[in-house]
Amino acid sequence: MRQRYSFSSRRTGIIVSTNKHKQTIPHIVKEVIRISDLVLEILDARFIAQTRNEEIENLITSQGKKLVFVVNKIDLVNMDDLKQSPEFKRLKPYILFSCKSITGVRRLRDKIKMEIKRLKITAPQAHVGIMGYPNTGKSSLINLLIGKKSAGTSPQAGFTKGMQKLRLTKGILVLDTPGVYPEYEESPLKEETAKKHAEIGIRNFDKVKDPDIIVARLMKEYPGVFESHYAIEANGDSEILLEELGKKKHLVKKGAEVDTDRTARLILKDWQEGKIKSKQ
Ligand SMILES: Nc1nc2c(ncn2[C@@H]2O[C@H](COP(=O)(O)OP(=O)(O)OP(=O)(O)O)[C@@H](O)[C@H]2O)c(=O)[nH]1
Ligand SMILES: [Mg+2]
Repeated sequence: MRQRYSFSSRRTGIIVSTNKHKQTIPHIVKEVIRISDLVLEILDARFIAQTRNEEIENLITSQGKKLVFVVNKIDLVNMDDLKQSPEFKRLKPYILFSCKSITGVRRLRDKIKMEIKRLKITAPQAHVGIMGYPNTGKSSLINLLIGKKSAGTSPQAGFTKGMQKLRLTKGILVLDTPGVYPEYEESPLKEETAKKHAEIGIRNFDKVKDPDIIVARLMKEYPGVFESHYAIEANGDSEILLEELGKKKHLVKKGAEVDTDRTARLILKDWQEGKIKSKQ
């Protein structure tokens, strides 16, 4: 399927269409792929399939560029479950990483150096492109790699705007890029897309439309997980969970009615901050 792409902007909440000239992939992404000798695709360990971007992967490999998967945020998953999942088994080669528990930094640095050496680049500088969906931790990972806070990071998806070149070693430059996702995911009006973006943290809990519907969808997808996190017996019924949790947290409107919107956003906040584990 042909895909077009757009950047999301966490700062402004505006979606900037980069599709003015019927480009299928934004210029900046193509440019980074063109410049790069090696590309790292940063995936969220909780959502490997959802954060892979096939068209970009194809563009990378069709240009003969080496692609390495980096499975970030492994602090948020159970390692045994991760290693057994079919979507994980498909990744080759991969590096496990966590910016939070600082895991995989040396391994990734060594991998980059090894691949660059193997490519026998004659130019004075080798380039490593960092790509991935918004909010997967690209900028955080770069800061760890280069050992200083040079790339701006934020819990809000769409933070990085342009390309940023940072030095890893004397001969290796790392290129940070804005998070990118296929344009068919652009419309937040589609319930499926809205759910996916709330689930993987591209759309922040405070910006999500109909948070109660999203919570209901997530409860269906992850049976028992939310009830067990909040210790509330709801039988898979999101209305019961919202009602009981709202009372517990005193999230009420005038007249003591539970504020389901705020309660649902609280659940999405906990989810997006990784407090609710998809496997308890
Ligand atoms: N738990 C956990 N959180 C992480 C990890 N890596 C990054 N984060 C968090 O994820 C959020 C996004 O991190 P960024 O580094 O800004 O992500 P990005 O991919 O550069 O995002 P964009 O520039 O918006 O595309 C921040 O709140 C980080 O603290 C990780 O390994 N574990
Ligand atoms: Mg960034």
